Order: sequence, then C-alpha cells, then structure tokens
Amino acid sequence: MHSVANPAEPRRFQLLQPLVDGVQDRIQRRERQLYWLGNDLLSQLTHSGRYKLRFDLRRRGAGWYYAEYNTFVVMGEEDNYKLHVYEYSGNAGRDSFSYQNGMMFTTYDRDNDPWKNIPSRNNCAVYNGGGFWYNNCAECAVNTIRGRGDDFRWYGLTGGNGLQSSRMWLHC
Ligand SMILES: [Ca+2]
Repeated sequence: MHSVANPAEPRRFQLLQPLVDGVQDRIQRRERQLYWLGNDLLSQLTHSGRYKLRFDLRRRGAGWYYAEYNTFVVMGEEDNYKLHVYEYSGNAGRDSFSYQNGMMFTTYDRDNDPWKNIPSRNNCAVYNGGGFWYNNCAECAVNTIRGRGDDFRWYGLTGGNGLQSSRMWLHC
C-alpha cells in the first residue's frame, strides 16, 4: 500500500463533498451539511451512468490514499436516495463503502437505516453527527465527527484507520 503526498485536484472531477477535517466543531459540522452536493442532483447525475465515485482519504498523521467505485448510482427521493456502489479499486486497503451498499440515506430527522439504538433514537446520523448512507452504521465513516459514533475513519485502511481528512468526488 502506497500513499501519495497530496492528491492533485483531478480534472473533470466534480466535487461531491469538499475537504472535511475531523474536527469536533459545531460550525464545521453545519458547513459540511451545507456543502453536500445534494441528493437530488446526485441522483440525476449518477443516473446518467457516466460517473464514478472517488474518495481521497488522509490517514491521521500520514499520507493520502484513494478509493474508487466504478459504478455509483443514487436512487431518487421516492427510494430515499438508496445507494448502489460496485467495483472498488484503490490503495485504501479493504473496500469499506460496500458495507453501506443498498442502504438508504439517513439524516437527523429521517431515519432510513436498519440500526436500532434507543439513546441515539435508532438513527445513525444522530449517532455519527452527520447524514449519510448507513447500515449498522458505517465502515466508511467520512461524515462522522471524530471521536463520535463510528469515529471519522475508513475501516479497511490498515495500519490505523482513523482519518485526518476526506474528500468525495464524482468523475467521468
Ligand atoms: Ca434506524
């Protein structure tokens, strides 16, 4: 597994979610939600079938890694923006996003995940501090506040899976 010093901004990539640092901060948490591309647009774009999904992941205290999914489709609102991701490649260790494949999108006020936990209102977004596609809840926890819930991490990254930063890209 080799990391790169810093990922160059890829061309023809559309930013889905800009750089997120794992800082426990209320303002940043709000900004993170504001910057999300939006599930309606994401659904429209990915239904064209022309886009792949890429994560740039910076391990805490280490370099950058990437994870790509050759197939990335987000269903519409009527399906609660259900996620389809397939064909992982990259250098970020074991595929961690497939754990959330087939899941619907959960936000603070819309619990669409299968998780049951009464203190967190059965809601993974409440538990993790951010909306995302959740199972029980996340192995790809890039919308999670550091130190909270599943922690800010990419589960399959070997040699320490805690993240410093992450970015999500759509690209052709
Ligand atoms: Ca739930």
